[in-house]
Amino acid sequence: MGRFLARRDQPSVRLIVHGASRRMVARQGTAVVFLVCATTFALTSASRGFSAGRSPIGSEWPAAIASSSANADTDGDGLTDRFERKWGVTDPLKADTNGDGLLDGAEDPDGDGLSNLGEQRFGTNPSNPDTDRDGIPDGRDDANRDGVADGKQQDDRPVPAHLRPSLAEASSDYQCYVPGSGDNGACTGDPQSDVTVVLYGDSHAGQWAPALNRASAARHWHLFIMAKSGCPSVDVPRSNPACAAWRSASEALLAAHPPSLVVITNYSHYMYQHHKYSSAAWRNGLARTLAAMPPESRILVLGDTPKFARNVPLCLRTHLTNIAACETSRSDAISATHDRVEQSAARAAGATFSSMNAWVCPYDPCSAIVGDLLLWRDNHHLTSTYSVQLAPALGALVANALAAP
Ligand SMILES: [Ca+2]
Ligand SMILES: [Ca+2]
Ligand SMILES: [Ca+2]
Ligand SMILES: [Ca+2]
Repeated sequence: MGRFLARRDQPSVRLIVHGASRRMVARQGTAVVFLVCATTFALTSASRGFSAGRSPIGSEWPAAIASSSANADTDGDGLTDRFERKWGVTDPLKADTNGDGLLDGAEDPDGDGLSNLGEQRFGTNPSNPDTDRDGIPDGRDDANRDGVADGKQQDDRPVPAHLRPSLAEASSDYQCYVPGSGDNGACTGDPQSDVTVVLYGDSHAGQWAPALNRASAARHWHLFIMAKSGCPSVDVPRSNPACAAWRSASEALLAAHPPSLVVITNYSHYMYQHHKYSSAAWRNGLARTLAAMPPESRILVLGDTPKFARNVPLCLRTHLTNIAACETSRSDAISATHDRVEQSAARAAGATFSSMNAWVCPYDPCSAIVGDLLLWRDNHHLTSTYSVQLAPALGALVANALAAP
């Protein structure tokens, strides 16, 4: 907060990208909103930088790859050199071929519900959604005929030996934002930049601070973290009076020093007086928060991330041979209704709505571990390790929102 105030004498903090106001976006924004939604939600191969059914990868392999042993995995993405060579969808020398942060093993370029790792395991074609042509997508086939679809068993594998962070370290794997304490002042992106990005919300905003800090440093944005555990930036009643005071102070600061972009994101499962907020209450609260934002600033509303049935690292300690035992189905972990509510409020206010769930929950059930990376430090907060990993994807969403007309 102090660092934000320090910009009081710097008029450049009012930088308005392309000179357009958010109200102009509201008038012109329908096509923009649809465009952003398409790029965010369509999990097609094209939108993820893959080309299903056609090899984007060269056929001239370096000698080491061409002759590597059957189970060698040179780039460490979980896919053998042989599998990557055979199908040509991913590069055996790159763990993240399309550079979005999601490792090749967890990508699902043909959209059949089976990750590349699952395709490798079940011997199916990663660029053909129905390899055996029986009219059933590969993810819903049941290769071992045990009554459970292959997609639900793709993470039936042991916890990797070199898991990062380790299960013991998971609960303290955070950076930039310290749970319960807030911004620790360590993450400012590029503090020399006049393009200012504010991350505004509760601990679910805080969990993105490591990714946004990495993206901000790379793309030259000055990052400010305005986050408080247990306090949504959405204007809904909370029993903790400190929340309303924090929100008022935050919004006064934003009004005095309008940033280029405000990223609003929050936990979606708050209870108030023993009940979850109704859709109408959340929509109206978000609308009030959006109305309180500076008209000069672009706004990105980022949908909430999954909530698991159990504390993921604690569960994995007792299920070391089967990651899937600690996963939660996508429909239970993510509320499509909540996303629609936030999208509708954002659209009405001329703000952008996006979601990172294609990278956080790349297939169903939602992942606990991708490659050697542990995603969760409890049952609904990302590890800092995985947050940083997704800097390319989050950076692209934020850049889109900054470039909105
Ligand atoms: Ca590999
Ligand atoms: Ca990727
Ligand atoms: Ca697939
Ligand atoms: Ca099939």
